[in-house]
Amino acid sequence: MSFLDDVVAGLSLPQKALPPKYFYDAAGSKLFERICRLPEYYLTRAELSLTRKNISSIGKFAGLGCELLEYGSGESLKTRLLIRALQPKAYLPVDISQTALQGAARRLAREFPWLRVLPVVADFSRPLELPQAKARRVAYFPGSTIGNLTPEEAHGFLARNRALADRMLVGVDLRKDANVLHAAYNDARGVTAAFNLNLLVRINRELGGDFDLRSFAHYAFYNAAYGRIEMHLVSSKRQKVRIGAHRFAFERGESIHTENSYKYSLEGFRTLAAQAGFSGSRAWTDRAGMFALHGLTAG
Ligand code: AVJ
Repeated sequence: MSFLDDVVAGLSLPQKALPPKYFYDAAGSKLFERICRLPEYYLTRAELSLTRKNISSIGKFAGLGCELLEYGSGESLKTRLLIRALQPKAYLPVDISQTALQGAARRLAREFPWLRVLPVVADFSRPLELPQAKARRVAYFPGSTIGNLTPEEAHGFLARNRALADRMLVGVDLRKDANVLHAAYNDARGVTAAFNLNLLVRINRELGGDFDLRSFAHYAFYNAAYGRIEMHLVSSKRQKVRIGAHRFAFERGESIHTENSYKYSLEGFRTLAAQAGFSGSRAWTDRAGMFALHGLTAG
């Protein structure tokens, strides 16, 4: 599926929707980095602080000299903490962006000259082809990116990983007060709004779209029944949008659903992991209890 195929399919649904993986072009990645530094967006800081605080027990759980598989390009500080603590035999970052992987791999090679970096260009929502494992494999999925998947998709992702890795480390945002969640996705500076709207900018530029950016607004709310933040782009008027040869009609107030960000209680995620075949699970949290890193064992 190309970007165009995904956009046409998504905008043809009764509830229009776009896959969140397309947020991350160069401009979107910059905006996401800004989100991570916002005072309201606690996730990145909470995960970094719990990783720092618990690095020795996380390291013991994962074991020295494993092969570390990471879903993500390997750009983050947490990755560096983990590499330093685990001294992995090989590091395999998995990302859809070849450019992001190359840049991150170059920086890591400079920082850790002893490290074997084997970048894998792939979409983690589908089965992966990996080089033969030469040591115990640990899969690291930080950042609560698993929250972008529905619980059914997350189950499938975890179950597929049982065949790839003996252990997993999964960063998961915890359920909490809806006001705290709301603020994190509706920041005062409007960076999250710009991040959401950038998807339309990207469609205009890459697919020849004519979205009028002034007539779509960022909308994010906590859907308590589903335990997820939903992000939408809401049309402020009745209008038609053209994308190449395709046309899409919007009613006033109609939205494009652009992202789900599921939140799990410790118990809720443990149950999901157990259903996917992981046992003996443990978890580390930050002092404020905002975020969890789950250690899962296949078996
Ligand atoms: C990168 C998917 C974890 O869901 O919090 C941040 C993306 N969206 N602000 C999240 C995001 C809006 C983020 N993840």
